[in-house]
Amino acid sequence: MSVEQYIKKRAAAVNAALPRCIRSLRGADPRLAQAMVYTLAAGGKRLRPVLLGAAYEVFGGKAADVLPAACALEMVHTYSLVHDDLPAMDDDDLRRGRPTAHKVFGEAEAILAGDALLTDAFTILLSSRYPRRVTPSCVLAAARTLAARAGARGMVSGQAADLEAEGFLRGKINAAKRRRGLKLLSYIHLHKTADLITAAVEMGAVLAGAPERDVKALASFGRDIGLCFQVADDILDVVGDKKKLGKSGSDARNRKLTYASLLGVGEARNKAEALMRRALPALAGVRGKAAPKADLAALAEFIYRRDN
Ligand code: GRG
Repeated sequence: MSVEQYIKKRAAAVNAALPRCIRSLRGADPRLAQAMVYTLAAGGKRLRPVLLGAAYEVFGGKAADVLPAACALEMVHTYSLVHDDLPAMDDDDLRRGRPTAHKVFGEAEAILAGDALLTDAFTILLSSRYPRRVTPSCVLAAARTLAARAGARGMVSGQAADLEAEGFLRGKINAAKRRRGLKLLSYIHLHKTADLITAAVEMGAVLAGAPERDVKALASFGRDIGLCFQVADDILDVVGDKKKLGKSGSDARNRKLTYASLLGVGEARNKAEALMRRALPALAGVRGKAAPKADLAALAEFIYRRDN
């Protein structure tokens, strides 16, 4: 099976479960629930839940055991996209090949849909049923990981730094400014993007009750593929096929600080490849099943060479 087929198969289980998660939130305002389902609807690659399931399987279980946790992670990711697309942030009209949530439901409702996706991700994660091998303390550890990686010490600070970096590219770029830009960028990428991808593999590991040493090794792998993911994303924003991407590509319009804008597309490609390669030794050192480890390595390679 190719990695594309693997992702498609694993994503199908997540696609089927996500609307059920929202329906389980009985008593939710119907229009709000509709906005939540709209934003979650198929079109996303579901890479984070797929990574979570593969990391869990390294320690012996089946990805289906932790499907609610995988859905919770996708809900947090989707909230971040909804808010990122808002006029106050990146101001994008297109996401996952469809008009963005604020274009369809209005700005206030889109903000609320994002708020509810974030909050109820924890409802789904903490209140779902798991097989006995996934103990309550493992679920609690996964919730702690998700909160830490998504919150003020993680993704939200990455987004804040990204917004604060607006205007950095104004004026002449000399060597010193380029160096400062690269330092700033690595902070932004680490938190804005890599933290949630790190959360995916860390959550898989802690849900399986993996030893600390292996959780750390997977977190290191997750960080590097997360960094690679964002460099690839910045390149695609410049040279990618907008139809395949399902989004309009706003970095140039917003004069965003990216590896592509700072180093050019060729150097950015080298950077992405180096990050992908740097990720692999940590994965190789994890003591677990070989087949899911090979799946994770294939997912790393996919992240580097993806076209959407
Ligand atoms: C708290 C108001 C408020 C906003 C927070 C945290 C945040 C907004 C935004 C996160 C930043 C963000 C969107 C980072 C980009 C990460 C990225 C490249 C996302 C695209 O991920 P894909 O390609 O998307 O996996 P699909 O659609 O396939 O799921």
